[in-house]
Amino acid sequence: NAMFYWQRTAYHFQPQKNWMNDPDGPLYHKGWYHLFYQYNPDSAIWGNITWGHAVSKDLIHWFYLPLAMVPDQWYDINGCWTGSATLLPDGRIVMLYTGSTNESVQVQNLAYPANLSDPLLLQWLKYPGNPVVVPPTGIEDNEFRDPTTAWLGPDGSWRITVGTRFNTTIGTALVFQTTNFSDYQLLDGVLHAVPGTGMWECVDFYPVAINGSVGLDTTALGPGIKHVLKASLDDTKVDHYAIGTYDMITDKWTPDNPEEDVGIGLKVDYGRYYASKTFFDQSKQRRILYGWVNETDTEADDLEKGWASIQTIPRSVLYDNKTGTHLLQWPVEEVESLRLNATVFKDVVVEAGSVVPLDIGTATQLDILAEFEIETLVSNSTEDEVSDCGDGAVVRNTYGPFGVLVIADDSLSELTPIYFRPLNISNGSLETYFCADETRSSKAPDVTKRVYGGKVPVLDDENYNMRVLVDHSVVESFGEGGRTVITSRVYPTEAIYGAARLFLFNNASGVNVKATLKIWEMNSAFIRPFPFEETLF
Ligand code: DQQ
Repeated sequence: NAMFYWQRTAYHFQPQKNWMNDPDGPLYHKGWYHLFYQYNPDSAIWGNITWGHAVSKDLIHWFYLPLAMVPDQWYDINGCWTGSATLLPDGRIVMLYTGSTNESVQVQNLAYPANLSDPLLLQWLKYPGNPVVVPPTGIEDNEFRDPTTAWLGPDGSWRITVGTRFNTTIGTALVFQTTNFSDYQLLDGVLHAVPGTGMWECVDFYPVAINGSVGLDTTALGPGIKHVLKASLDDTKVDHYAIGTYDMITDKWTPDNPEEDVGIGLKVDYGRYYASKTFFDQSKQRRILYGWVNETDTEADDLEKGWASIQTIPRSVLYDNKTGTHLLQWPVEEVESLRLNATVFKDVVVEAGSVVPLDIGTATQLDILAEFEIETLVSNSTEDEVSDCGDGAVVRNTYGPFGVLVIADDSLSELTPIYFRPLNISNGSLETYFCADETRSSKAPDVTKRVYGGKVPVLDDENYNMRVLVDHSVVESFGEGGRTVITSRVYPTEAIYGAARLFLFNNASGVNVKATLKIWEMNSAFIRPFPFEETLF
């Protein structure tokens, strides 16, 4: 449908048609990054869930491959749901995934590649003894899903965790132990549980290096390491994480700060984002994060356009040793290969209450790096009554909001502000929020438009900085080096193709800001069927 054509992205992964949701089993094998994903081969809405499969040499250009797994056994006939890959030291690959059985019971199944020497891992075999794990006593049949990548314990046996809930409200992660991936034992106690957080989907559990230098294999243990626990909260559809310590003897994880526990504290992404999953890229010693970005238009629109959902640009994840409280997410360096001509703006003064156009030509595919300094105009300010992102960029306070307007048209009839809002919380001490305001992003009817955002630490020696990736209908924004990240889905009707513009804005009442930016136009990335007829290796 031509009417919707511009909503397709140019360098984000999305299937050619139909519905996609969670990323599954990401891994690197023989020179190829593999991405599997929840996929409905028949329709642009959720259902008939299979595993779609794509490969890439650089995490940006992708080839679609045939479906990796389809629901064809009693133990997954209602869907091959989310799962994770584990690379064993002997080179084997283990895939664990949730099957929804003929009776809609959620069970964990084992699959493996038919031929490890095939770099494309085209054929997947399901273990004849499936399912390998069934819901334990006391766990609801339909609240037990999404096994993680396994890690090796000091006792030489592997562990996985699976999300569930107790008593309908206590979100939790169960731990199972195995030596052969076909027989599992539920361990006493749980990895962790948080009252009030509900069902935990797509749990992710991984180590991070405290010195913040490299990504770690899922099995890494020992000093200098903390562990991240992430849960996707079914009740709110938000991905939350917390940083803490894993005790490898008791198999329990404890958050560094109980007030910022999983599900009640930090979000992986404050925008339209869910069911994220990391994997360790052994070729570049980094941990890479994928996340699913759903549409915010209606199912009727999705059916009409014939597709729904994208994946974020893969992000590298590191521990932020400057704050000690946050992860740092950053688009993988490979995305920089799409950068075309750059435009630099230095020390552009944006006065309080003004908008400044940035003359870069068309602005539908961009990589923006922006840094802001504030020059205070007032000698003292009162404490702000505005809280967090302040119901959008039109709400003014002394020190903010200021930032960029992306996917805007010349007349500013459509625009998406990405901004900082520093708030005077007491006696001039500032607490900063990083926000995205979708409320004026589209004139299209029936689109969910929200103001998203979260607190971002800005340290004394730091300026306000952001990186923003713009790609037609998606905006990925990284505040302060990736401490706070927001993905926005926007559907402009005017600000499309050559009509899309970029502006600076400052809607503070008491500060001028000085902005320095480097902006690249971004090339499109090919994402297409694998050319089996050509010889690629
Ligand atoms: N999506 C899968 C489930 C998972 C949910 C089903 C999260 O395995 O819990 O498509 O989006």
